Order: sequence, then C-alpha cells, then structure tokens
Amino acid sequence: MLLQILRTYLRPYKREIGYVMGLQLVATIASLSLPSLNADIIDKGVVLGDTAYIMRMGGWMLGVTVLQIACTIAAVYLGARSAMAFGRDVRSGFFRQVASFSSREVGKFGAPSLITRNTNDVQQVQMLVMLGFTLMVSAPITMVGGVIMALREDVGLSWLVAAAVPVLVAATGFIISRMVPGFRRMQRYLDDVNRVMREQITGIRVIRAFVREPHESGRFGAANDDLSDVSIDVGRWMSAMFPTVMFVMNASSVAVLWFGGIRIDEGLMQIGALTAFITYLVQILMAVMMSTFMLVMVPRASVSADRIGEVLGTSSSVVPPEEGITEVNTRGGLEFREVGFTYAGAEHPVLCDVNFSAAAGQTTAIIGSTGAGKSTLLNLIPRLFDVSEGTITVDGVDVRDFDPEALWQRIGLVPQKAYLFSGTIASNLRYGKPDATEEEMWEALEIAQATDFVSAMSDGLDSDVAQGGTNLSGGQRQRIAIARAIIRQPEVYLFDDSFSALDVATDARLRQALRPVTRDATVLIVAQRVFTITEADQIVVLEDGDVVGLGSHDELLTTCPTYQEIVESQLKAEAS
Ligand code: DGT
Ligand code: MG
Repeated sequence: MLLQILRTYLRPYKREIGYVMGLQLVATIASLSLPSLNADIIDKGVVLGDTAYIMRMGGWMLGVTVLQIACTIAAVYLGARSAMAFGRDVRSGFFRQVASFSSREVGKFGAPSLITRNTNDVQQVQMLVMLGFTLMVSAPITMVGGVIMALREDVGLSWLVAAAVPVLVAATGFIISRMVPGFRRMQRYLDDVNRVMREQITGIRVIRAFVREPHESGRFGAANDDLSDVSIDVGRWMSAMFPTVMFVMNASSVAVLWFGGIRIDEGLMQIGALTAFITYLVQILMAVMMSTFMLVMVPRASVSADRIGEVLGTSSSVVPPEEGITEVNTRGGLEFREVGFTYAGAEHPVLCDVNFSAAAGQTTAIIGSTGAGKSTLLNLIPRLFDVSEGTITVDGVDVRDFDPEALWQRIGLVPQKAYLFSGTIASNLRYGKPDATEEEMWEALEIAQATDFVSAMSDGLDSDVAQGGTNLSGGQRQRIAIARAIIRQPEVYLFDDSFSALDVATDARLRQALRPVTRDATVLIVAQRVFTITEADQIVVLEDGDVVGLGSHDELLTTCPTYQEIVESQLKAEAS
C-alpha cells in the first residue's frame, strides 16, 4: 500500500525528484572528494613546504565546498517542496474520497479516525518521503564511494571498515528494534487520548450535570499515563542511540589512529592519508546510521499508508450514475414503491415494504414512535443512504438515476439534528442558495419565524455562528435550518421533526407562513405532535418500519388503532 501511494502521488513530481537526485549526486561526490584533497595538501604541500601547492589545492577545496553547499541547499529545498506537495495531494485526494462517501462509509470509519488518518498518518508518510529524498542517493553512494576512496588512501586499514560497519549496524539495529513496538503502541495510545478528550469536550455538560468529573479525569489520566509511559520507554532507547553511535565512531577513529600510527612508523602510510581515512570512515558510518534510521520509519509509515489506503480504496455505496438525468419537465412529486432498508451490519430491516406517493402541492406527514424509522425514511430521498429494496422516485425518476446535483437541487432537507456551520447567519443561509440576496434571506427568516432573534443579535445577518451552531438555542438552530431549506425553493421539502423544539404557537405560525411558499411543492413532515399534522393531506403511520396506516387525520382516527393510541395518549397528556 505504501508503494502504491508513493507511486500514485509522486508521479506528478517526477521531474523535481530527478533534479533532487542529480543535485544530491553532485553534492555527495563533492563531499567524498574533500578528504582526499585534504590528504594531498598535507602530504604534498605541508610536508614538503610547497606554499603554492597548498594555495592552489586550498582554492580547489574551497570551490568544491561551495559547490557542495549550493547543491545541498537546492536539493533540500526542492525535496522539501516536493514532499510537502505530495502530502497536500494525498490529503486532498483523501478529502475528495471522504466527501464522496455516504453516511454508511463515514459511519464505518468514524469521524475521529478519518481526521487522524488525514492528518497524522499522512504526515508519517510525508516524513518518510522527505527523508527518502535526502538519503536515496547520498546514502548508497557515500557507503560505496566512501569504501572505495578509503581503500585508495590505504588498503592495509580496510579491515577496520569491515569491522566498524557491522558493529554499528548491529548496535543501532538492536536499539531500533526495541523502539519499533513502542512507536506502534504510541500511535494507539495517542488515538485513545484523542478519543477520550473529544468525548469529554462534546459531553462536558452531561459530565457536569452527572458529577462525573472525577471519573472522567481518571479515564483521561489512565490514557495519558499509558501514552507518557510508552513515550518515556521509547525515549530511553532513543537517548541510548546517540552515545552508541558516537562510541562506535570514536572507537573506530581511535583504532584508525592506533593502527595507522603503526603503519606510518613503518613508512607504509602518510599522515594525510590517515586523516582522510578517518573522515571517510566517519562518513560511511554516518550514512549507515541514517539508512538504519530510515528503515525504522518504513514500518511506521507503512502502517499509516495502510490506514490511508483503506479509506482511499473504499468506494461510496451510493454511486452516482454515469450519465445522470439533470432535466425533468414533469413535476410528479414523490413516490415510494415497496421500499425496504437495512442498515449495514444490522440484522433486521429498519423499513419494510413502504408504499405511498405524495403529489406536488400535497403535504404528507409521517408519525410513529421513536425508532420507528422516520428519519431513515427521509434520508433515503436525498440518497444519504440507498434503498435496499424497491424504488423512490422524484418527478417520476428513480433517485438513483438523477445527477446528484440535480437531485439535491430539488430537495430541501431540514435534518432532525439541525447542524449549522461556523461562520455567520448569512453564510449558513447561503448553503441553501449561494447567491441569495439579503432580502431573500430576511424573507426566508421571516417565514421560519426567526426574524425576531436574528435582528436582536448584534450584527443581524452577519452575527457569528459557532461550529455546530452551539451559540444558538435548539429552537433557534432549527429555525435557521428551516430558513436554509426555504431559501433554496426546492420542489420537495423534508422536515425531520423540525418543529419539535418550537413552542406550540410558533409552530402554528411557522406552518401558516409556510403554506403559500410550499403551495406547489411536495412536503414531508415528520412530527411527534399530532397537533402539527392534523391538517396534512395524508398521514403515514409507521410502526417498527412498517406502514400501519395511511390516510387523513379523520380517516385514521377510525381505521388505524396505532394512530388512535398516539392521539389518545397526547390528548391525555394535555388534559392532565
Ligand atoms: P426518532 O427520531 O427518535 O423519532 O426516531 P426515528 O423514527 O427517526 O428512527 P430512525 O429512523 O432514526 O431509526 C430507526 C432505527 O434504525 C432505530 O432502531 C435505530 C436504527 N438506526 C438509525 N440510524 C442508524 C445507523 O446509522 N446505523 C444503524 N446500524 N442503525 C441505525
Ligand atoms: Mg428521527
């Protein structure tokens, strides 16, 4: 999965990657030539007292150094830019994929997990890409080239390279193998901390009300302790890393000096060659260490890549048609034909054999106890889910044959949980109609009985709305959501229990004001209060997903026992 993501998302940056590799190649060769030049200066210049030679070679060294620095800077700059662009592309691809999901897929992953995947996990892969850019070329060339150059300086000491490299690999490999499981656990505990924290923030009022703070602090404390314990554990090994590497490097430098000294004594080697040999050895060991370090990141990044790929590879269960219908000339209202629906993973269907039709200009009410499947029924119309059986038609066309945009354009949904976006009242209303004028907005607010409180807010239409609309009351939120649907002037209005948070008088006024607006539209109202729906053209009575009654208020009163029960219970509640 890692490879696949890298291949797909790095393809547009092929050219940049080529440049990075080229620059790295030049920089690596330059840095490999420096110690050998230095050795020449010492052996042929300093020892013989040839100042001109020293100046000339010194100039060369300076030039090579400048070249190396310039190439490295350019390579790091280009590499970082490409790696960041790679991350941006993955995130945007991820976002587009998630945006195409239906509620079913979002429910499968869960919102918090989707967020971590698109931030933290992408970052892990991005980090690997960045490190890869730096090391891909320089590490192998330094290792191979370093060995060749060191041998050129002195073959007699080559066994030191052969000894130091395996020691370093073994030492760092051991330390890293201790850290990897820690990394993995760290990721999981990080998830836990995030989850507990999230739950607490969203549930803070409930926690206060039920005096659960000590319990919740304990829960957070446990997750937090787990995370810090494993971090400390990893940190301990990490802190052992640097001294170990330095020890191996310094010990091998000492060994080079020791054995090199003997060889110099015997006249087999020159001083310059010795210094160059040490530098090459350090360069080789550095390259080995960095490569090992990169190898650690591979399992981590591949776990992340799997998590990203899982989302990228999930296609929405609500598939838009290849060539969706955009134009329909007839206005045929809405029809449910033998509709059945089962939630993914659920044993029993939530809706069975639902049949009814609602013509344009008609109001259909849906009533039933909680959990009867009313919201589910409404959500099937804009294809938040797709029916498991049967068909739903709007204007005589199966909703699955519509172009999604065209379908949604026809529908104004006021969800049961009125969700508002952070921004202003106006920006929220513009979700319904992007080019709405101020007059249109006030008009919609007037119908939704929201004018009073919006004009009472300090900035009117430009008043701030917090994320989720939390700075408004439930009833205020509902009315803004209703205005958002009205402003769009759809053909089909879907009100999911949208009047429940309104007092009886406001409810009545709102419905009164809605009547002229919805004259030619199909209206579906889910309601709890019988009072809200007595005037509806037809009432659908749902019980456990079955339609047990269909007709007007008066008809149902005589024919449908379930409806009678609901009416009676509400009358009794009112009387008492
Ligand atoms: P309400 O709003 O409390 O008056 O109830 P309804 O009638 O709107 O009920 P609805 O359609 O939300 O739920 C019907 C049944 O479906 C209920 O047993 C819970 C279940 N259900 C609702 N949403 C989901 C879901 O996302 N996944 C699964 N597996 N089941 C769900
Ligand atoms: Mg509901």
